[in-house]
Amino acid sequence: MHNKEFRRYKVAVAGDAGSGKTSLIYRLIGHPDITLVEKTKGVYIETLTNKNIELIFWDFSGQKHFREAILPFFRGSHIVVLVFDLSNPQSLVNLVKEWSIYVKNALNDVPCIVIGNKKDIKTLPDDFIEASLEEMQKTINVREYLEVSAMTGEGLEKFLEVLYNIAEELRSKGI
Ligand SMILES: Nc1nc2c(ncn2[C@@H]2O[C@H](COP(=O)(O)OP(=O)(O)OP(=O)(O)O)[C@@H](O)[C@H]2O)c(=O)[nH]1
Ligand SMILES: [Mg+2]
Repeated sequence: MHNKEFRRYKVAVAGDAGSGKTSLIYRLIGHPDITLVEKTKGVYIETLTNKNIELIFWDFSGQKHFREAILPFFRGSHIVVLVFDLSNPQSLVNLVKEWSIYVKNALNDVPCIVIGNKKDIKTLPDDFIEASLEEMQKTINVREYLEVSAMTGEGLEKFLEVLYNIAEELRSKGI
């Protein structure tokens, strides 16, 4: 039995194929080897529990092929994580032009964390990233922007901290 304080939150993880969404989840749950990750077919669900909060990650495929199939499953998410690849400008353009619109259409003012992944091979200039974040902020509630690497593990502790802080905030609002 869980005590009455126990909370479960649905965390949607979205963004272009190949940006590293599943690799990030693998690292968060302590999986040692991200080279084992395969392209996600539809959705991959994983949970992470810390004390009395359980995060249920819905890690969606970024492939166009699955787009229509996955979008209805955004519904009910408490937190959204949008991931792009810091070495791939198109992946950030698509967060602005596609993924943020899907989030806006499916969810009402949900807190979003934007993750620039693959910091180990970052090539995108900071001014391009800043302008894109500003543009996204017009559509969705970007709470935090973090640069991380699922390869080296850089930034992942901070990422977890931000996830649990937002979860605690939701709890304090009675959600
Ligand atoms: N250099 C580098 N490569 C990474 C990093 N994270 C993931 N990758 C690689 O990027 C590729 C795609 O990773 P996935 O985790 O499958 O990407 P995804 O976003 O889940 O892709 P879909 O499931 O198809 O939407 C894999 O070859 C990973 O090894 C990173 O931080 N740095
Ligand atoms: Mg995946």
